[in-house]
Amino acid sequence: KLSALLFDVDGTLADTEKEGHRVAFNQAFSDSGLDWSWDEALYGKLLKVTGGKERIKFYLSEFNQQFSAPADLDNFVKGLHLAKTDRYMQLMAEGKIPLRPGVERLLDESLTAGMRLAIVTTTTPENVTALLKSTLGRDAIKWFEVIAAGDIVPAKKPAPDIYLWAMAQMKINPSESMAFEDSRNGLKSALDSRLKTLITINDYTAHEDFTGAAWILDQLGEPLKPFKVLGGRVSS
Ligand code: XBP
Ligand code: MG
Repeated sequence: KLSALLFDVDGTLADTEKEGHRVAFNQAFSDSGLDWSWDEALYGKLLKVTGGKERIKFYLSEFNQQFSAPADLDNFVKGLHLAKTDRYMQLMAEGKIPLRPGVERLLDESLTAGMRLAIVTTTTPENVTALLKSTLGRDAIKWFEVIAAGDIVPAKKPAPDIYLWAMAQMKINPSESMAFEDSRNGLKSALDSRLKTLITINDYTAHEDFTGAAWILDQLGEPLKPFKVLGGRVSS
């Protein structure tokens, strides 16, 4: 019996990447006197790697080899990423990013139905708090029994570790749970944890391979027309 819903954040609860994370990265670069600028197309390529610090390193190794990085690369990236988190939280506090359609209602009705909820994300924990607070109010963080986020496990998505960690905390099995994701990396992480997974696509992930997903939808809301089921297996 289904008793727990595990939610990815970025791209799933809200479209945070294009106007949130990407903008915050660029602001942090400029704050730090760097002339790097990640446009939407480049950012789409950088999303291949999850985790902000990991993404900056990926950028340097694949797209900016000319940059002469300081000897202590880890520390340099850490500092840059702290500045990015500050900027991101500021953007959230300004209420720049809404939840995706249907998300608030799904959370509300799930809680009313007695479901246990968790957040399972690669992003920094403070970012999750900032998004939930700005969209659902200060207490919304308490709706979630577990916040599995950031560096809590060393191997980020697509590794299954973060889902396995969250389920261990909740003492639940994959058979009683399901995951909500928006990307191939997230789907792989959930599937390798043996979770049934629902995908809602977005601009950055619509072209990805979602083999193995139980459902692939364009969104969770209620448009004038019924849901567009884009593929996958719809179970009864
Ligand atoms: C989210 C991410 C994160 C954010 C940045 O992936 O890839 O890296 O873009 O977050 P998912 P931080 O939705 O699969 O969890 O900069 O805080 O790491
Ligand atoms: Mg995501």
